[in-house]
Amino acid sequence: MSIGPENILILTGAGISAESGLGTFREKGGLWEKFDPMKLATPEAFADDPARVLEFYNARRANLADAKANAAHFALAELEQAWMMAGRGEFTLVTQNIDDLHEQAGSANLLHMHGELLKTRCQACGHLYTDAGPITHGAPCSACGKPHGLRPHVVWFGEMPLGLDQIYRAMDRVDLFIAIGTSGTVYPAAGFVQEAKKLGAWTVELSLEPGEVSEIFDEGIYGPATEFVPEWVAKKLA
Ligand code: BV8
Repeated sequence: MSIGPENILILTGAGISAESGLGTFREKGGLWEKFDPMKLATPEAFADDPARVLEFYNARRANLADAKANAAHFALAELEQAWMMAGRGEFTLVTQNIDDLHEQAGSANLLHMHGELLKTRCQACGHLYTDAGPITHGAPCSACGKPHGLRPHVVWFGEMPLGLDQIYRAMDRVDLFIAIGTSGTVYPAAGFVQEAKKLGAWTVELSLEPGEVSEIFDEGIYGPATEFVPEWVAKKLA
């Protein structure tokens, strides 16, 4: 008898981009020595010292310029392609990352729930545009001309994540939930596994080491994403 559809929902975090040279939030070294995201990635910090917050994001934009998608990103794009071609079920990729490495690898049905580093938003008129260059504090918006309104289109602590209704709709029908390269520290993303489990999905954590909600997962695969994600995808497609 043919197996029914299997709807997959994947959540990725900074760990999937670690081997592309983009630092994670927890490891010491690099950008995180100087900047504490918990203190800088907030609307209060931006209101209080916009130039310093923009320096933090401009540095990350520069960092992203020569980062390349790695084997784990490509494996997920391949899985999506194969799953859709074979009509095996729904495929939703939700990322907490604000980098563009999933796009570089060809992922299509992708949702940046914490925004995108390469997008700039005007707080005055809401104009959104892609801009790999630095955001100059006080620069006028190219749409409404107002100065001082430009910010990175990212979700700060205390701000509403993007696409939650779409995510929870996909979650309603999920059969397999896998979290890749995330420490499970930030909510509501860290609560997705609980949600998926409640809805009867099989849940897998794939990361370098167990995260903060690892005991909720049905299965744990621990090691570098560039090795274990392609391996997991190959098994899925076998
Ligand atoms: C919100 C964008 C209201 C900016 C980010 C309970 C319920 C709801 C909210 C809260 C709650 N408790 C607390 C809150 C508030 C807060 C929160 O969660 N605080 C934490 C500190 C406790 N949440 C919020 O404010 C969120 N908004 O709650 O609005 C609301 C509530 C409910 C419903 C609707 C609305 C908004 C949070 C978004 C903040 N913005 N990013 C920017 O990037 O600058 S968060 C940022 O940090 C990332 O996006 C990510 O989410 C998080 C870091 O997590 P990870 O991606 O997991 O990265 P990390 O470094 O931690 O871990 C890396 C992992 O990779 C590790 O496990 C490591 O082992 C692994 N790894 C390393 N190398 C490899 C690897 N794995 C594989 N291979 C490798 N080579």
